Amino acid sequence: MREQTKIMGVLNVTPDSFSDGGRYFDHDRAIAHGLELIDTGADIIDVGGESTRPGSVRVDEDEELRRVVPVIRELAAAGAVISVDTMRARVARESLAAGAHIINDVSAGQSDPTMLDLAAESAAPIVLMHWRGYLDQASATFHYDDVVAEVITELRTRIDEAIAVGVDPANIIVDPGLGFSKNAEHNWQILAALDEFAGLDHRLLVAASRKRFISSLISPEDPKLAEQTAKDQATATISALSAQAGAWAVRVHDPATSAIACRVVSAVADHAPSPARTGAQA
Ligand code: PMM
Repeated sequence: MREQTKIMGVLNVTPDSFSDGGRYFDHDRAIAHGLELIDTGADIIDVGGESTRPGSVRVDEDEELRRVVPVIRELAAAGAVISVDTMRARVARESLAAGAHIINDVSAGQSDPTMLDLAAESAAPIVLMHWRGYLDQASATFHYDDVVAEVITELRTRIDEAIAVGVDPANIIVDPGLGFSKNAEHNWQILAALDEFAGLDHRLLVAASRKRFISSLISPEDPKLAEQTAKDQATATISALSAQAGAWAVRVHDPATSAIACRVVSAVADHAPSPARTGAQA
């Protein structure tokens, strides 16, 4: 029986992630939302204190620590499996000490040169995402001749570097980085080639949830008008495709819709015809 694709619920402890514009964002609300993510189907909570969306400005390291560590401590104490979404080794280190299990570094060790060493010495699983630079920089390059081939080659370089500093290959999780220095066309091409990413010999994480290319599909004239429910339905469909390709996990804002999508794929996989039967039919 194939292991079911896990649901990683997004918990952004950032001012812009709260409907009041963030002026009153606080730890209690973040913890309550984390528990709600678990209740609605998340297996892992991805806690982040710094937005990496296009146009976002970097937050101060101490502020990032203040945002994430107390939330991680409380959720881990409640039994949650936590990943910490950070590009800083110090934040990752203190998060692991507070009970986090997984490091999720969207820069794959390129932002903080000590991140991969921390992954090696802590033996924590680490997500290595495909990344070509901060999204507030004009230098973040978007040109690809063959996006699938180039993203795979660049991910392989990051994997090799991680292994070279002592990261156990079994602890490496790869992520194509949808939306990071990639336009909608690039993202769809990557999704059409998920099998190739799943074939990299590492666990695969796919993070499409509510990203702009989904909004553009739903509401091409004005992506900002795309309804949240439609975005979550589209995300769940991508979760099903990811599960079908053998992804280890999908990172989503609405666990319920993606969890049922992954369960359906798993149920179908569990009922695949036996080789004897398909052979008999041939
Ligand atoms: N995307 C965002 C944040 N963290 N982590 C991984 N591994 N992969 C991603 O694609 C990714 C990430 C930005 O999305 P958000 O603002 O919805 O959290």
